Amino acid sequence: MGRLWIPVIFLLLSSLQSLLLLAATEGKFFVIDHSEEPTDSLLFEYGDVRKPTPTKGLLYPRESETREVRSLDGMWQLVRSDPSDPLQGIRDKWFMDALRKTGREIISMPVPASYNDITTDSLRDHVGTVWYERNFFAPRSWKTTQRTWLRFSSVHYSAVVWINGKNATSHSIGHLPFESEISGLLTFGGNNRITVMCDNRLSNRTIPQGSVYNAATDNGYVPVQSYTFDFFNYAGIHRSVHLYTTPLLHISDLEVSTQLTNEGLGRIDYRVWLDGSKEGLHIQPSHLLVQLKDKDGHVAAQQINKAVYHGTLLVPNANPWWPYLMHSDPGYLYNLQFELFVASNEEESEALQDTYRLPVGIRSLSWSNDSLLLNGKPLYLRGFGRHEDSDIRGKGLDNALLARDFNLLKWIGANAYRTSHYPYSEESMQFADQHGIMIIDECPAVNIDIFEPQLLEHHMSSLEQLIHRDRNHPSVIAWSVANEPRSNKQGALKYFQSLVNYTRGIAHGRPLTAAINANSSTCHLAQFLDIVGFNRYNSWYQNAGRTDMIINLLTTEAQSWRNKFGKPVIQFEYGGDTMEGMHSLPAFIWSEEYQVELFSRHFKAFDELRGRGWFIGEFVWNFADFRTAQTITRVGGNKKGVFTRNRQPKEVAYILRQRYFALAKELDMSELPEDLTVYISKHIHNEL
Ligand code: GCB
Repeated sequence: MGRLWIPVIFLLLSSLQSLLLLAATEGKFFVIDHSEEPTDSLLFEYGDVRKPTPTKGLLYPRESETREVRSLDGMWQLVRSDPSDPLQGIRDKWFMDALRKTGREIISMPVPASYNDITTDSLRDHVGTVWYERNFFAPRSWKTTQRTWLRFSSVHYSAVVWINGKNATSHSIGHLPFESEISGLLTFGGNNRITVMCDNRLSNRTIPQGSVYNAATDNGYVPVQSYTFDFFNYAGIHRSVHLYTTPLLHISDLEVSTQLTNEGLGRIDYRVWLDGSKEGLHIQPSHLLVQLKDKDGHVAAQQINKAVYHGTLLVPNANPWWPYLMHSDPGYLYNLQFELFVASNEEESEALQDTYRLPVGIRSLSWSNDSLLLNGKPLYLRGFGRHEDSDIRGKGLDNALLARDFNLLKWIGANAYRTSHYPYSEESMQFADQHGIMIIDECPAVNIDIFEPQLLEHHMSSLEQLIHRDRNHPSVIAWSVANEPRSNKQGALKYFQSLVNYTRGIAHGRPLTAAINANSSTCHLAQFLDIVGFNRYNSWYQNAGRTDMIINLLTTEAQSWRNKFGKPVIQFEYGGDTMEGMHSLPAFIWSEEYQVELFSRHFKAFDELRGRGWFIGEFVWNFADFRTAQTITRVGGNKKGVFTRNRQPKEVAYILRQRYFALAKELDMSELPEDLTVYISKHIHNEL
């Protein structure tokens, strides 16, 4: 009888978790709600769904003469909760004292990094909560004249944060930043403790979805996380943690949008938000000095703006932002400097209160039923679906990897990628701006399946946070609202109608797209989009081994999307798993030769489609091999990379490079690199 009762008791306990969490905490914690929601068979009235409140604190922390930024990256300490009792630490108030006092094993844990691949034990597959902690010093000088903010660039999936035992903030949905003012919680001129509880559990209501079930093991029942998406559910403090200071009244948010006329006149429209502490609210803003500085620091346009909250700058002979290989100086960025002045008592002068500098690229983006245009020029996107993924670090931000990836993107001649299947780091977005790589910016809604109002609320919130975070990046050319949702299901129609309606209202001058794997005849989502993107694995998941079955199927499918929706069409995923070093002549699936053959047949189909006037891009799946959950279809992970997981080229990389540069030459008159082909003989000429 004992065995039978275990799962029942477990279920009862887990349904009590939310209540316990509330009961165990005084104050204003959020409830991590993991209760399973039934069925998608009901059609909900989506009008009742609450729209997300616009988020705050999404400006990247930057130093200036009025602000300090301190990194809290480095070695933290971690303890894990018992997977069958993830909220014990809340009940027992682990946040009130040093984690070592819990008596649990202390693990040294680097931040940023996923915690999964650091240790040698079961932490890799841990389900539930882990607790992070570190100490830091807050200088005395910050106490009175500054406000101090704590900012996390990403914790996956949800987090609750305490400073010196007091609740500071909480957040859910991974891959997105959040922050809170902690001035009132700090000991200035002394030591402070920060504690973070991180929960990796996914449910029917999280973005993305997953479910936790209890599996009978040799050691009794244990919770197991399951999910349908094809990448490892890495968790932890994935990106940097910053402390930063602002003046009592400061610039808290900025929004810019740019236009470029044919005559080379640039136009920058901006909006400014100010935030004041209690003391700061008495300070009267007098004006903004806005200066646009070029790369050499020369002022290209400026304005004294008494309206403070919004304005327009005109930039004669603007240097436009162009994508890589579309111009000899791609990724041109200006520095847009905002200086807030306030009335000062001293001789009625005005004093500088706050300075924030934002990199800005001046460009126009527009689209029609046939094309997507940048600075009036139709784009043909040649790129990748990618992942933030690497050995040991998992999804942890790693600047060396980031720099290597951008070198490879440029080496191979790509001009775009999709942030499949979640928002990528802010540092990578800045890199993309600087290098002229165009981004299809995707929210974390991968494989969503069970459509219900709470999911929609979280989905809208993920888009609000993503767009809010990334709207000022010139590299962002479209928002992707989902990857492979089950968009043929009945519930998808109203769900996506509501989602897209909402997103359109905040899209900030970008078209909406999605990566769809339903068919054009059954998909309920595509009709709402500006660009129809589809994922299809011809010669892999269907007709494996038959590279002679690509061109007809692919061109017919692309045409069917076009016929039905009359919008520009793009292929967001194609490819096949390839074991590096595995060779077979003639080609056989999983060999390097097969990947080459499969790609080459796709190229032919793409060229045919390009001629039809509405096919606007080809994206390989995937840039590099990456880690997945353990399944019998994956050998050490997904091997569809053009590069290996440690970023070395497979044979296909050289072929893809020739294609991407050939397209750049044909479409954008770009130069070919000298090492694109190797010398063979004087009778065999480089035809590119
Ligand atoms: C897809 C998914 C992607 C997978 C890929 C594959 O359609 O969008 O996440 O990794 O297929 O390799 O199966």
